[in-house]
Amino acid sequence: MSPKPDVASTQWAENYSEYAAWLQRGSACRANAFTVQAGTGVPEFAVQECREGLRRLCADEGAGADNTPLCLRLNMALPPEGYRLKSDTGRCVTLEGADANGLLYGIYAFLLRLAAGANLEQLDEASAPAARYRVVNHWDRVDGVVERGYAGKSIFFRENTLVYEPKRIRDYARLLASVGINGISINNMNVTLESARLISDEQLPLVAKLAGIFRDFGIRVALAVGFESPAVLGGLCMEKPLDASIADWWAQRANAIYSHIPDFLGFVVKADSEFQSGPSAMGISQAEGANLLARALAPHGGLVFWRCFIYDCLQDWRDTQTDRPMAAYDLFKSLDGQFEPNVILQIKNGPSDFQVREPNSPLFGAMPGTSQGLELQITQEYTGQQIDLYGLAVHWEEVLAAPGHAPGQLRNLIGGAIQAVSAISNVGDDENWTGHTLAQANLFAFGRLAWNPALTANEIVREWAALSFGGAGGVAEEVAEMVLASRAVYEKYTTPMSLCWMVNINHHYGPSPEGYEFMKWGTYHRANWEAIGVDRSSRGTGYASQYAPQLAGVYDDIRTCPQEFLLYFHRVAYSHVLPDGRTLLQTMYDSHFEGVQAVEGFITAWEGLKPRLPVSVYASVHARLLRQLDNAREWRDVVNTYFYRKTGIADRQGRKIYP
Ligand code: GCV
Repeated sequence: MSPKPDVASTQWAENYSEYAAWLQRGSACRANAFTVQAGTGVPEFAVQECREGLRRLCADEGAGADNTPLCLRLNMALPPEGYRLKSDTGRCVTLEGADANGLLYGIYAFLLRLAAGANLEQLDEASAPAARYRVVNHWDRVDGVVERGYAGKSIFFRENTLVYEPKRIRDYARLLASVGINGISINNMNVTLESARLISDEQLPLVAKLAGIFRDFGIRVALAVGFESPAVLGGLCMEKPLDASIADWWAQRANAIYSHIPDFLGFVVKADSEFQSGPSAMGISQAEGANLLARALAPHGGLVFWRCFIYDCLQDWRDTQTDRPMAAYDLFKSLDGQFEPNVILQIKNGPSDFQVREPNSPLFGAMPGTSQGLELQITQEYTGQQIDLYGLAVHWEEVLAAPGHAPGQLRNLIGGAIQAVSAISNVGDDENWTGHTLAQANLFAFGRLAWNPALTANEIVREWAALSFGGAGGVAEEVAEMVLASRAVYEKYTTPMSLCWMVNINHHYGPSPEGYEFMKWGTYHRANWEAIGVDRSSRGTGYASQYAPQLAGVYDDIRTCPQEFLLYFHRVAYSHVLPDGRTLLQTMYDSHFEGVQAVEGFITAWEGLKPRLPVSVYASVHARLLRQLDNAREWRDVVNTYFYRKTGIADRQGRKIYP
């Protein structure tokens, strides 16, 4: 029998909106017990934000009726952007921030504790961010299409113009700030003639207006720019990119930008990559190219986020010597120490391209004289496109626990070698921001992890679920279970053991085992009748040796290589026996059957929640789960058949594999 909704959960359902995400209205009526008192220097915006938050939590009813003081104070002794919350046995709560951002983060932390039903009597916590720069990158094209976007159109652009709903941007900024994000780049790194114009005199006032909205929330705006801008916008000849005329052009642009946007964060640059021009194409090094822009921004306190996603995208599949994952390390490692201090090398977590599983890039921690940034992808390009449920908190927890260049956890480099954590946004103009409502968990998780990489996925996802679904009588726990399980499930029915690039070409959803096999992108698994995978050990391409010797040795040996990375580092026979006694082939078969069963389990679980959920969110997630099941079945059947046809070996359990 399905549980009957109680009165509280009925009220919750009336207030619930997918748009509010983790900042639901009416989730803590206790909020009306506080009266905000501001100390010297506390910005008016923080006070307003605090009052508005309290009103939101009581759904506007009787806010401020009682009078436990909530004292906001600046305390410069706290670390930058840090905050402290302390309750004096229920008589008052003191909320201190190191600066304007710290105060805001403290306010949001307090409101979120309140919403989650925390015991405020014992409130005593202090926190400060691990990464100095916590940035979302939008891949929004100025024509309004979001590249790799699965949640509608851009919230910033339409028809080559910056147009937006200010209220929506404010609400977005609040969501971002509430999880500690302090930077945003608004346009796609694949820069076009139209988007290059965002730094023109005509368009800067528009960008400045938008930046003003984000500024209130402590978020600095950045722009993606093309390396060729001096030619494209300024008509300069770039044959000699180090010519003073080019540096002058950038300096003059930087002056113009900062006259409109005094706290402009900086430039994000995709150079020499996937048909974007760059320094290598013009005969100078990546460091010389990055420094050109960095020197223009330095006097204003701006940064250059210089991406390391550079590889030969015109490779011949017959060429077995070139190994795409090696490209970034080969190009950048030797340039260590040559970059200006305001350049941050932005490195994708894995050396391929946001695959379901990859080892961490060997560049992390390999350049002690250079600031680095970790780039993650929230938008689910290869991970189900916000149709399939995919809890990125679990994925990123694994990334952060794995090593970079040398043994040790990547998370320990954040705040040291890694100064910035950036991620590609999953947001569009869909009412619920992220297409799949449960994908809101991924945006939340990104902010939380960039702030504190030591948090576990379990803590983050449960917190998010309690804030989003806490009023719905037991729903939060079940939703959290689904989200936490979902990354492993997706991996099972798609490409386990780091078997990359089996997706359909171009759009990257659904299976196509040889879709990328004979293309120019350097994306090969080279399956034949007896084995699959690229040998990246010392006997093969040598990729494993880009890691420090102790780690390289672990990856190099098929007996010590972690099973989840097996097909990344080794070419493995289907008959190879894994530690649990099953062959590689049988493990592949099992994995695909199990993955589909787990999706069926998600659907049953979700259907069980129906009486306790508002109709809209129940229906929208249910519809996506059904599509996920279709996708999972397609993956299972296509991949299993592919291997069956290659090997002629049947499933040991005799399950259905199409001949
Ligand atoms: C912005 C992959 C994606 C592209 C993306 C690119 C990048 O290749 O498919 O859409 O382009 O990564 O990160 O630059």
